[in-house]
Amino acid sequence: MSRRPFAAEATARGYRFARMAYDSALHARRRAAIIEQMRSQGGGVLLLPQAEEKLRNNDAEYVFRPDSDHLYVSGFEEPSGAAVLVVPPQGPTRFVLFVRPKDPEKEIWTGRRAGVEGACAVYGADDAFPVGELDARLTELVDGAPRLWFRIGSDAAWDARVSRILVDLRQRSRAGAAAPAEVVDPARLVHELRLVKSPEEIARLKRAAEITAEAHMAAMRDGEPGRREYQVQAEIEYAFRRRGGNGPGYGTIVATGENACVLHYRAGDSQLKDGELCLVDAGGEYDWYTADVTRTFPVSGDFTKPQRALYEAVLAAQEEAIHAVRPGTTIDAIHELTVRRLTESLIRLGFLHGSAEERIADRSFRKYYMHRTSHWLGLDVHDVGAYTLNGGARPLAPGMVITVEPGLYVPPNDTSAPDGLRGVGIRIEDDVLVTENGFEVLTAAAPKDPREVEAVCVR
Ligand SMILES: [Mn+2]
Repeated sequence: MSRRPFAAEATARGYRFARMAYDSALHARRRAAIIEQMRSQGGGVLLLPQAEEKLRNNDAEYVFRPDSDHLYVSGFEEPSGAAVLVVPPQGPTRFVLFVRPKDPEKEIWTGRRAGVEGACAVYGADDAFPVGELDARLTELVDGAPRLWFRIGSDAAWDARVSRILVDLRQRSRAGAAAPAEVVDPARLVHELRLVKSPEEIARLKRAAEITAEAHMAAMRDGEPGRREYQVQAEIEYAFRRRGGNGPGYGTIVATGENACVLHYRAGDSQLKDGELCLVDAGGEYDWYTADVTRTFPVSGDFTKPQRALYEAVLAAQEEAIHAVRPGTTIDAIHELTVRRLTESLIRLGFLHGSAEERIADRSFRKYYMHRTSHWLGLDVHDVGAYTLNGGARPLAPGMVITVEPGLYVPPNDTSAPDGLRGVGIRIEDDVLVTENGFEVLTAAAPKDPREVEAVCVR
């Protein structure tokens, strides 16, 4: 694959407003699929708010990240406003964008805006309005619709706005206005589509995976004795950005020694020490799709014998779990298999005693393995989509992407642990695409075989 296929494609097509790739046909296809479902349910209005810029401190803002649902439907990358699909039971549908209007004065400070003109000309909206007209225009759009698809509970200001619109329509019912009879969570419309990835999405996830594999190798090369966690973090995030990624798709974890036993530890200032393992959980985001990868490497460049035994136990469980990925199986089944294999290894290595059945039944394995094995992956690191279907675990289907991420974490004060393993945390995580016949590991370029890891960690 060429180095930056989507950026190059975007430039060739001459999109003036999109920072990265924007594919008008792709987004139009997504809207058509959603419209078809809305119509099959009697029609209505789908309202997807865009994220707002957020203050970090005083008047400085966080780097803006568009709302994933809005982005999926619109491809629009600017803050504020909303995307609306108006689908009457019969007749023509409308795609409406509310956007920040063009403002030459503000654009000098914060960059170019598509404006209402660009929302129509570039992003394919049938109508576009400035955000200042949201309340009045939305009330008109929702008036008479049988139902409103809107996610209550994500944003208090939006909940209040929707309430105001509903109250306004109810109060004007004698004058002929009609509030929707139902407010429905759009997760079933949008998240179910997001769960099954198209070839375009898989290509973006593969690019994110490539960038991420290079970042993990950079971390292994850099993470020698004396380094600080934040320095390894810098190597990783440099690799993401340098190769055209947006940056990290979630907070980068660099955890050396017993910091690895804190599951959501971030890169701190601990010094990497000879004889320790360093756990790195980091994923680059490319075109808004993120990878999610964990590797654990020896700071000295070589695993000690007990470290290697524990590492191989995690790796064997992970390999077996990955090979179990295929259409029809479930995340629950993959997790149960992983728990079984890790528990057997914990007994073999002397952490637990008795039989695997007993230690699974009394849940004592959870002292060393307390998290789940898999989650959906896509625009969001913990991506959307229902984990259950008809009251049971959901069967995997081609196009779904999951992580497989077993780990073992030995508490620092665990007196029952074998010598040399107290405070050791190991996790190995890959991103796995469900294919027609089985699976494809998207993140295979990041080394995990202990010999290959040691080869990258040459000191
Ligand atoms: Mn993960």
